[in-house]
Amino acid sequence: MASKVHWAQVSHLALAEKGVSENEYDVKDVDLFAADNFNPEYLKVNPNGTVPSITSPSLDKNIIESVDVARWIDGLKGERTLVPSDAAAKSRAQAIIDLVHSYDGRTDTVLFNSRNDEEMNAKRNFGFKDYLEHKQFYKETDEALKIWTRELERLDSLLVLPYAQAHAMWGAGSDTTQIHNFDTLEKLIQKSASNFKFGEKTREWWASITATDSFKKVFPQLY
Ligand SMILES: N[C@@H](CCC(=O)N[C@@H](CS)C(=O)NCC(=O)O)C(=O)O
Repeated sequence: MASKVHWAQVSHLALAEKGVSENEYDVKDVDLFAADNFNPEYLKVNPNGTVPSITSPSLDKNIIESVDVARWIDGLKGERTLVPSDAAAKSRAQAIIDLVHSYDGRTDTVLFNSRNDEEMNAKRNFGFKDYLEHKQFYKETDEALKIWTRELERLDSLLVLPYAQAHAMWGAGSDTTQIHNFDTLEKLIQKSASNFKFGEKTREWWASITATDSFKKVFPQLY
């Protein structure tokens, strides 16, 4: 089960990387814009109310974390290729995965949080209205963005180019051209942390990963 949002797209990227064809699985969209992830039926599938999730007759338990989803897909066919086999690279990849899944490094900070009514209303008008009703994102946003810059700097220091040996993605929900040059996201963050700049390695990593066939297949709207 998936949805067209960043963590859910990890499943689609993994499927594309492994060459699993579209007739081998079903996709059920969980529309976060309509807060479908809080629907009791979906909460039975994934009590965290997050996407992605995988259900399969071959599973004793649903898989409800994107990293586990990607690893399960990795095991479906051929050699495992999504996790580096070299121990040092594997541990570095794990550090990146841990960072982007940590509370301080969470992408929700930029996607759903707001510093003020104006920003919140823009997000509501963008389509997140029903979803945002369920969340209390306001108060900590300014601080969360400052903390996020530290995590983004740490991310930059962890990246090993060209692909960082990880498969986690994030984006600003901005329009296609802006997402590739980082300016929108950088300006948004600078309202809380005026000196913040994206590191060179993060920019380079983004450029190389967005040039892959799998990325283009999963995110055709970015081109
Ligand atoms: N740790 C989870 C995070 C998933 C996650 O936060 N997904 C977002 C969409 S990109 C979500 O479902 N958010 C709904 C919510 O937190 O209410 C994973 O990696 O699967």
